[in-house]
Amino acid sequence: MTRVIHTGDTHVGYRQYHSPERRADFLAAFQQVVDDAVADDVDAVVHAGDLFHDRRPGLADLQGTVAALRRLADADIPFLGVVGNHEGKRDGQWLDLFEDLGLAVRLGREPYRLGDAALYGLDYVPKSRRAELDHKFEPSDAAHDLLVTHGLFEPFAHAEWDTADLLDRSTVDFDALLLGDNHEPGIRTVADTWVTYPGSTERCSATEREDRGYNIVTLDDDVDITRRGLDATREFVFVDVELAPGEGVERVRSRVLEHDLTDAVVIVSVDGDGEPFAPAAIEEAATEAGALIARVTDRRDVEEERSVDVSFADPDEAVRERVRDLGLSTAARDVDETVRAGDVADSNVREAVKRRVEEIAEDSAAFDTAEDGEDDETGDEARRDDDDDDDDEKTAERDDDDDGDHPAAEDSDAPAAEDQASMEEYL
Ligand SMILES: [Mn+2]
Repeated sequence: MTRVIHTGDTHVGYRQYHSPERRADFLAAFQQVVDDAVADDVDAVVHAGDLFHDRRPGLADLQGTVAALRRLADADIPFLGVVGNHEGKRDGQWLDLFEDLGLAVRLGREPYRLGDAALYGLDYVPKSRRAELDHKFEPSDAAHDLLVTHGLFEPFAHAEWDTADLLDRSTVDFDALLLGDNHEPGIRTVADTWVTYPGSTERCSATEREDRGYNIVTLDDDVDITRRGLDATREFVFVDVELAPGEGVERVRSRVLEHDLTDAVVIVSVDGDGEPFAPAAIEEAATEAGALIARVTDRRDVEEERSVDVSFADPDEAVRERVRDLGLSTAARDVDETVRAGDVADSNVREAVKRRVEEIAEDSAAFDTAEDGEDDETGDEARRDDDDDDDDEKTAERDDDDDGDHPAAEDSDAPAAEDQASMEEYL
């Protein structure tokens, strides 16, 4: 019998809400997984990518990670990983450095033999490179073959990979896909193959409401996958308030203060009717009551903006039409769309454009002048490619220096229904 911990999306180094405490939380959650692995004496820790939040983790995060990996190595528990979209570097990977130090194995096309199992790895593949993806894996004589990879796979939310197609093309008949990228945990099957996400180990966005955890994968006659919770992650308190007419800040305040807010991240969402109020009043009340961080989203503002959009004769469409008439290249239109797209938060525009430009720079055809009638859905493309993020040297700064102070402008606060794009950025 072989038993491994399957984790991923640890995002070590993420200074969420600009908070040093939150930054420490992400490392602590990874250390917790390692503690459990050692206490439980599992046969390996499998990490499905996004070990780091960006490609330039700070020294403290690297030291903490190396210390954790060393504890695994001292306990003879191999750490087996692939590279996710957040941490991928151009020249070499952090995982290679850890492998050089004898602290990790970077999984690939050749089987890594672990008891009854063979493990394979496929790093995150940007969308632009999937068409040419090679599906060759070297066969093993193990009882179970497992593929560890990073991406948004069917049948889970936000999927952009055809899982059945990947399984069908692959030269090895995998028993399970151990995945990272989607921060929401899930276990399903596709064509008799287990497909599972352990979820992130700390909440990378306020949309990640479920308890955090990881998978235990047991390989015997069968493959058995169970989920285990992490009990020492940062407390998040979610308060959803529906205001009735005449209600206002006092109602929100009393609802928030019903909870124990000590050291918690407090996420308040206000909807319904009632009077307008300044979110800062609630955020101050929460931090005075002991909260580490408090963020208020007033969904009524969003509704208001929307109703303005539809009651107008759609000036946005007029602008789009004029831009089409200019006969710009798809590259130029992509960038224009990214800047104007309503669902890229203002604080994300600079980053989104930079990434988009880097991506299209690899595709010289994108600079050809657009033909009439060419599809005009480049805005969607730009948004979907947001998380491809494969060549961005500046990701390190993304969450640190370019946000406004107001929480509504902070991408990590994006509520699920409003802004899927910024949510997916954190996957
Ligand atoms: Mn991730």
